[in-house]
Amino acid sequence: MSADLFDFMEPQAHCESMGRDAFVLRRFALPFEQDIWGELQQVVWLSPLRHMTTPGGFRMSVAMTNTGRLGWISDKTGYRYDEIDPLSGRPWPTMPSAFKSLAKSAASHVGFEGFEPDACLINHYEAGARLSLHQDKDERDYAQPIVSVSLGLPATFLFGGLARTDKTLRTVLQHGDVVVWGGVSRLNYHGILPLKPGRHPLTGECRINLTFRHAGS
Ligand code: MD6
Ligand code: FE
Repeated sequence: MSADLFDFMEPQAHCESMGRDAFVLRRFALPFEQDIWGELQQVVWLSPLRHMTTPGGFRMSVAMTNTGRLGWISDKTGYRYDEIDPLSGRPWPTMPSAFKSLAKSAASHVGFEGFEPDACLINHYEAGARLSLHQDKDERDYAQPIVSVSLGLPATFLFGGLARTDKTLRTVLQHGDVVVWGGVSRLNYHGILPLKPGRHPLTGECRINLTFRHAGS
């Protein structure tokens, strides 16, 4: 193999650890941004972003929708995955192949081979929107990792341990950053601090996060 070809194949993203089985791939999604952005417009046209209600009756500050066989929903009765979008009354839009291949490639980049996402939750943050500390535990099994793609405005991500009160690490997720975690970290608490106002050339005045999981059986 020539030196040139080898250089071309070197991963461009650089990988940081956030503890065991948790990684940030800086800028990993940049080469896919145009494809992802185009597909995203199709998805939100079919299943629009909406502010869901928490089981406690509060309106979430983050607007959400889904793509894939299963979609995550919250309402007064609780959190769950469903095949039907309650807003459109139809199945969630099919997961675009560009989404799936980005998620699978990020997972295998850090050693999680065979990731098969069947759910992609799309989070839309405007200035002030936040996601309080939570665990992702509505999936059927925890054997597969979670892959989370950040687009647009930067946000401060908190990453803690298995107890809500554990000390949290914080890192700023920038446009194109991809977080992958699984294994012993799969149920760690995490959250997003209130988004600061700003403008990004691709997304405008918002941050978009795509979170891929294997939710079903
Ligand atoms: C967000 N992310 O970045 C919210 N969950 O907007 C999450 O809640 C999340 O980034 C599980 C794994 C990775 C994540
Ligand atoms: Fe989460």
